[in-house]
Amino acid sequence: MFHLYSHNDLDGVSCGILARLAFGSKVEVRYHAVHSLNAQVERYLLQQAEQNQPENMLLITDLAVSPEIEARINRFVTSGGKVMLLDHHKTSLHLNAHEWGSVHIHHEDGRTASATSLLYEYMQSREWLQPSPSLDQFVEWVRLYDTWEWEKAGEIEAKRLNDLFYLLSPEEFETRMLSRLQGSSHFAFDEFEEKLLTLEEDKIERYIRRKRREMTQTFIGEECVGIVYAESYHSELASELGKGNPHLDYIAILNLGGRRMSLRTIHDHMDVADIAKRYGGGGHAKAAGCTMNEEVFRLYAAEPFELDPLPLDAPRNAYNVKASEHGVLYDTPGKSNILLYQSGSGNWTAEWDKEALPFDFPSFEDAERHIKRHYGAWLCRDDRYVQFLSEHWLRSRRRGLKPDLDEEKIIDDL
Ligand SMILES: [Mn+2]
Repeated sequence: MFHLYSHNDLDGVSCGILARLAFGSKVEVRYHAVHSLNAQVERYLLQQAEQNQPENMLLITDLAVSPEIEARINRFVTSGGKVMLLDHHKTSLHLNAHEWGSVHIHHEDGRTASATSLLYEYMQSREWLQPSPSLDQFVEWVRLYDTWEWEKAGEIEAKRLNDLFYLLSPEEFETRMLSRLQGSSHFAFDEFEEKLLTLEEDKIERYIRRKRREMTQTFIGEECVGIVYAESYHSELASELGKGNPHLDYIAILNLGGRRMSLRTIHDHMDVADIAKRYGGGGHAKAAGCTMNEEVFRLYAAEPFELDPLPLDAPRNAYNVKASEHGVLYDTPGKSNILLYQSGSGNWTAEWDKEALPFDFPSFEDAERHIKRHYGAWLCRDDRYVQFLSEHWLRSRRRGLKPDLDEEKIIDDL
């Protein structure tokens, strides 16, 4: 009998699916959150000590064990027990010191590893499982999603596989994937799943559209931050808000119910893990998080609470468009206008209510970034732009042109 204990996310559950394909009814699979694995392994080791069935094998995937359980597994293996732990997390690398530990961040061919792709390779090497085109595809989507490579690889189906995983219960996901992976020669979603995913995508789009209108902007320390309250779809939301507002250094998503703050950035010059660490959290350069302690609550929730949300750039302009050579007009919270235009030198300069501001920038993007960060500006609609230009034009006519009386006389003379 095989026993597989695995993580309860897509990568972990996909290990369970591979195990069921390989071992059929000869495997017992359990899924765990990071913190509940140790107790489960402890129970297993106690049971084995009582039952004495040396042919049993324990597989642990996508998770690591505590030092205490590590020592117990060592004793168990020394006395003839069978254990194999496969993982791809940096924090598990020390387990490679044991013959039962196999932790790899990369495959031998250089691809970044996931637990599922490592297990797939391992099962083939033991001849427990034959590769197939549908399995290759499924395992690759899981790997791309789990390693965050799907976006760079442009493989949206990998993300949709993860969406489907969270739309179904783990049992239903397992059942659906198992029948597909045993059968068809290539892996694809069926009609029901496509429908489900489309409904979900529509829902996410509406949610993000609403949240975009709720975001506020402020400086915290040196960084210009977009702040939004949200409980779901953090990745999708942060990616949309980040791309739509490249002038923001990062996006902070507050979940007051869960007392958590997620930090995301699209910029290479930013490391949000550093920011999360200031408040006792951690994570990766592009995605990190921390618990909402008193300081976080004060800086990110209480102090910016009175701020108005950031209005969106007018989306459907024909005339007032970014980088236009005729000048680009912005509104600001104080109802003043900022006009960006290219001066004779080719640099972009700004006028604040018809007064020149004391800076210029080599590119439109730099100029816009500055006025969005420091003036909270947004692109105004065409009708305001036309009104602004016509007032300007009239004023300059009234100031600048004198009637040519000589010319008038000539016409009278005719
Ligand atoms: Mn994983």
